[in-house]
Amino acid sequence: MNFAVPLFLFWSVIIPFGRQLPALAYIHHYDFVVKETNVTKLCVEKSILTVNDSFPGPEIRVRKGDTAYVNVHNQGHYGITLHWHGVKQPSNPWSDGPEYITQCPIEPGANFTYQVIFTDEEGTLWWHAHSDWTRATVHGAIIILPKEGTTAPYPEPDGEEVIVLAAWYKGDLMTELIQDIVTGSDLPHSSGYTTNGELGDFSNCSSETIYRWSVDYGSTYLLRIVNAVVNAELFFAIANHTLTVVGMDGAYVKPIVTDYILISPGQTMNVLLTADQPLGRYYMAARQYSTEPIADTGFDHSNATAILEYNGDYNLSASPTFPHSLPLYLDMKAGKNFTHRIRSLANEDHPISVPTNISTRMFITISMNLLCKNITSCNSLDTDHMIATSMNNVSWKNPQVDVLEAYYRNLSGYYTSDFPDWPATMFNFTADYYDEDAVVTHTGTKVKVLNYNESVEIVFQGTGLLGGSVNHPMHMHGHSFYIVGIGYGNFDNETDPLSYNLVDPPEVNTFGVPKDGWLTIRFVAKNPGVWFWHCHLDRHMTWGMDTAFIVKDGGTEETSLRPPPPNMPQCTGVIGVSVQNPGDDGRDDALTNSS
Ligand SMILES: [Cu+2]
Repeated sequence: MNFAVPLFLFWSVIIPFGRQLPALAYIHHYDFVVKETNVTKLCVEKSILTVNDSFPGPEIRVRKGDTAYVNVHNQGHYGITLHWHGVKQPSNPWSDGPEYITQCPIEPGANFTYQVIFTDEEGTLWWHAHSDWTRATVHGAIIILPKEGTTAPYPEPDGEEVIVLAAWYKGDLMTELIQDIVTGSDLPHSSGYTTNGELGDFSNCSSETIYRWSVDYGSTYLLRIVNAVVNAELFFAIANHTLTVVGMDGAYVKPIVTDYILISPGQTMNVLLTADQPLGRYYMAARQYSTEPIADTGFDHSNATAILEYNGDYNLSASPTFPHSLPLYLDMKAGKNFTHRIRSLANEDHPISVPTNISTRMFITISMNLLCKNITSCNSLDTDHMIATSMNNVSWKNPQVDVLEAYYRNLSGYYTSDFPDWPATMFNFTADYYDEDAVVTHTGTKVKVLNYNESVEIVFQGTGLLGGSVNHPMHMHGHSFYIVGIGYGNFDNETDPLSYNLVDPPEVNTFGVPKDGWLTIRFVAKNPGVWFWHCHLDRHMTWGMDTAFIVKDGGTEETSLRPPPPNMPQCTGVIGVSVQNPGDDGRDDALTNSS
C-alpha cells in the first residue's frame, strides 16, 4: 500500500473551512486521530502510530498570519503530545507541545485541541509528536503561503511537491527504546530512510511502492523538503537536476544554486527545480551525513530513493539515473560547503533584525557524557555508568509536572532557575584526549530565566568528551534565531567574533553546531512563556541535551503569558519510563530550593 495516497485521500477531511477575519487572517480546523495502523515494509508487517492512518501524516495548509485549531484524538496505547515545529506561538506555549515542558501527555482515549498561531512564518514548517520517539511516524508538513495579495520573492512556480524524509525502524520502536533506556544501552538505530513514506529501490521488498513524482518538461516546481528523521542529517540530490534553495525554516534565503543539499532533522527547505533534462526517470536520493565516530555507534548506510519521472513518451525500461552529486556518508567538506552558503534574504521586503546590543551572553558546552546509574554505587566508569548528554554539564531530567504549569501556578519542587551561563570548568573542549573525571555529568531540571525583550547571544561549544564529538542540530521553541558565527576548534572570544555576519545571517529554528566546533546564535526574547531547546537528534534529547527558557512577561497584556485553555491534559504524576535516562545522582536534593 502506498502511504503517500492516504495523505491525498484525507485532503477532503482536513481541508480547512475558512472564516474571514479582519486583516485577511483565516481560522482553520483539523481533526487528527492518533492510532495504530498496520503497514508492511522490508517484507515485514508491523503496526505503527499514525495520524489519520497516514504516514507521513496530513498536511496543514495556511496563509501567513492564520490560526489553526487541531483537535488531537489519542486512540493509541501511550500518552502523546504534538508540536508545531518552528511556529512561534506568541504568548501561547500552552499549545507548543513538548511533554513535561509545556504540557502533560494527552492520555489514551482523551483529546486536546491545540491552537496554532502563525505570525511571521512563511514557507514550509512541520508538525510532529513530541513525546518519547513517537515522532518517528507521527509527523507531517505545514505549508504557509504568503498572505493574499502578496507573493514569494521568486517567480510563481508551475507546481509544487512536498517531500517528507523520515526514518524506518524494522522492530517495535517503543519497546526497543524502553528496553535500551532501562539497560543503559545505545538507543535504536533505523533500518532505512523513507521519502513520503516509501523506502525505494535500494531496500528489500520496496521497489513496487517507490514514491514517484511526475513532472512536465519545461515546468518549474517548488519542492518543500522536511527532514523528519529521528536521528540523522541527510544529503539529498536529484540526478542531473540543479536545485535552487530559496527558503529554510519558514523564512526566505538568498538563492543557493547547488546539486545537493544537507538538511538536519528539524529543518525544512524550499527548493526550486526546473524540469529541463531529457525525458526520462531520475532518482531523488537521500543518504545519511554521519559525523559520529563509526567505531562507536555505526550508522544507517541505506539510500532512500524516489523517482522523478517526466510525462511523455520515452523508454521506460531503462533504469533511473542515480545522482552522482550525492555526497558520501562522511563527507564533512560537502556538509560544510553547503551549510556555509546559507544567508537570509535580508532585503527591503524581507528585512532582518539582528540584535547588536547584547544583554545576556551564554557559553554552553554540548557534550556526550556518562551518568551514574545509581547514586549509592558509582565506582566504575564502565559498569556503574550509562551514556548521557548534557548542556553545560547539566543533563536534563523531565519533571513530573510540566515546567509551564509549575511556572504559571508557582508550584515549587519541579524545576530550578539556575541553568548556568558558563561551563563549571574550562578545558580544552575539542581535544582528542579527555579527562575521565570531566566526562561524568549530573542530572538537573535547570532552566534559564530571561526578561522580556532581552537580547541574547549564545555560543554553543561542541566537545570531544567520550570521543563523541558530532554535529548537533540545536532547536529552539517559540523563537527563531540568527546564525551569526560558525567555526571549528575551541571558540576564541577575541578573534572569532570578528568574523560574525551581522548583515545577512540565516534566521532559522534548527541549526547544527559543527563537530569539533562552535556556533554563535542571537535572538531577542520577546515571547513570554516556557520554551524548550534541545538537540534535534532524539538520541541526544533523550539522554539529556535539553533545557528550557522562561521568558518573563513584558508588562502589558499583549506581552504577557496567556492563561491556559480550560482543557489542558492533567499530569498524572507517573512519568513514562521511556521518557529519559533513569539515572539518578541526587536530583531531588537539587530541587529542594526551587525557584
Ligand atoms: Cu546532538
